[in-house]
Amino acid sequence: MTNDNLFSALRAAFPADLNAVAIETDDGLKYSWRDLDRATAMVANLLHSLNLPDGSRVAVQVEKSVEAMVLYLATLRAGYVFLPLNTAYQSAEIEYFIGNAEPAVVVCSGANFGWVSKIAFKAGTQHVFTLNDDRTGSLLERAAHQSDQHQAAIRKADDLAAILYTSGTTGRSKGAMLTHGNMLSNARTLKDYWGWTSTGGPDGRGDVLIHALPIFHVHGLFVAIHGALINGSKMIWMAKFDPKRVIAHMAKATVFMGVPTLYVRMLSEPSLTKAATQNMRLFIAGSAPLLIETFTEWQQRTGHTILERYGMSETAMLTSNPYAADKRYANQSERRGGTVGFPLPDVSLQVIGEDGRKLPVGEIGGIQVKGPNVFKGYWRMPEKTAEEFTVDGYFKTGDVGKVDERGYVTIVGRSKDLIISGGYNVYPAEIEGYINEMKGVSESAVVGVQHPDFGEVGVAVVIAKLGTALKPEAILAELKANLANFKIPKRCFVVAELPRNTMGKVQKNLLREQYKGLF
Ligand code: MCA
Ligand code: AMP
Repeated sequence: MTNDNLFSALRAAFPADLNAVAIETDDGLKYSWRDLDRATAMVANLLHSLNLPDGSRVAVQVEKSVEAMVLYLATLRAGYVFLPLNTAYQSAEIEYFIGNAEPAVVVCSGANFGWVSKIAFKAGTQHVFTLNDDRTGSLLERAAHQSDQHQAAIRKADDLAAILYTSGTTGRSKGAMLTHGNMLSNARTLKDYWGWTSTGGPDGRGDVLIHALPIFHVHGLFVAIHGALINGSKMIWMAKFDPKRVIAHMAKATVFMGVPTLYVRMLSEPSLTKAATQNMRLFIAGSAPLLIETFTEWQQRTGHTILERYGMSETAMLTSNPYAADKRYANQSERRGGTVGFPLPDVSLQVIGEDGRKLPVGEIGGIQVKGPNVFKGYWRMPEKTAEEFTVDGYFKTGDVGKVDERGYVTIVGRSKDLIISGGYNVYPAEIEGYINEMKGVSESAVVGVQHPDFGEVGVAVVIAKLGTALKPEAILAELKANLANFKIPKRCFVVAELPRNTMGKVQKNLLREQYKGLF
């Protein structure tokens, strides 16, 4: 029987020499491919021993560690559905995700066990384990008693592998359901498109990836981890991004992936030179727009041209600038700054006007996509899913862009009200909802404003109820007590009125204009 389990495909790509180093951590630990195989088997066996129903969700909010990655791979191996959660989320946010996804298993850090387990048990979760970034916790203690042999669960390409929560234009977060097939097709496409080489490659030099991103979103969890594993490539593993240390690791690495903020921060380091980057083959950026200044400055300082690509939680990667001239893909030799490149070989992309018409080359409209990487729908939200797809099966990304005569895609904006700050998504509607509930607040608007480090950050503009005095610091402090830290607006202003159009709708474009020079 064929098995479309993503883990099986990743496992099949492990090098023949299982004693070779698969992961080297920033603090000097080494994990062999055999270690990864055994550890994922033990954790998968632990999950199996719980007799969970098929399709059970395993929700995980833990600090980044190799063991956290092992837990992800073990969840795939055992055939369950992985649900990663940003470590910055606080109790109200976690309560929503756990209540909505109803995971059978929750894994959290020991420090958060008290409040997380309370939320989980209330939601009907049967098993709560702990996993700390120093390799302690009940998950590994229990897994230590399990066999290190495990046959990957049989899964079809269409079976769920992960749920990633992402917010929409309105309402609460939606769980994007990604299948084994979605992720495997994307991983295979990118392996080819980005020219990954394994040690058996033409120059005998295998790729080594510097992994410095968090592992609770698509970029760090899927693009980076799958990219290295499906190629049997070693990873240099950093629990936290540190520009100096990333630059130091480049001498023994070949590939780096980051959100634009990481590139901006490395550019401030005098140690970033041509010599420091000479061993590197490829720098990839995505998750947020890469400013042309960053693209150009990187080229001047290092001699390398950053390859920008574009994706979403719902779709994984959609477009990419080319790695190299490849005769299979006509005209695709140049990485062009300010563009996100071409639709990936198996992705169909169209630009649609407000009247629903397919737009010709050069015209700006809504980007819609179709392909084997596009998700199955939103968890338990069939109506929302139906709304986001066209009758002929294209997914409406909410991004606005155009395609030029050579086929390069440029993202020019978003129809969804979203701020992307340092690669994390912040939904103004969510923040405004919290502010509007505060005592003395009449109304608020949160807008994204350009920021030199995070690319874009939120600014809150608030109107007080008649006869009430509001303090911006108090508003921000109250938000901070309830929401993930990256969502907190960097500034808050209490004003007498908000600009409105004739329909009475707040004109956020005018607010963005007014505050654009703030940082
Ligand atoms: C941290 N802070 C932020 C952000 N990160 N504020 C706004 N935006 C942020 N992204 C604030 C914290 O609230 C805190 O403020 C202060 O900065 C220090 O926090 P710390 O955690 O120490 O910050 P850091 O370690 O310097 O983190 C910055 C970072 C991180 C390394 C850029 O944000 C990061 O790893 N970003 C990558 C996100 C990512 O992987 N996105 C991929 C999504 P205070 O002290 O006031 O509390 S996947 C995706 O988008 C798709 C599919 C795709 O295409 O890839
Ligand atoms: P998320 O689904 O939370 O991971 O965020 C996906 C969104 O990030 C996309 O819909 C885009 O708006 C944005 N995005 C990702 N990559 C890029 C990029 N290279 N340039 C501009 N926006 C991007």
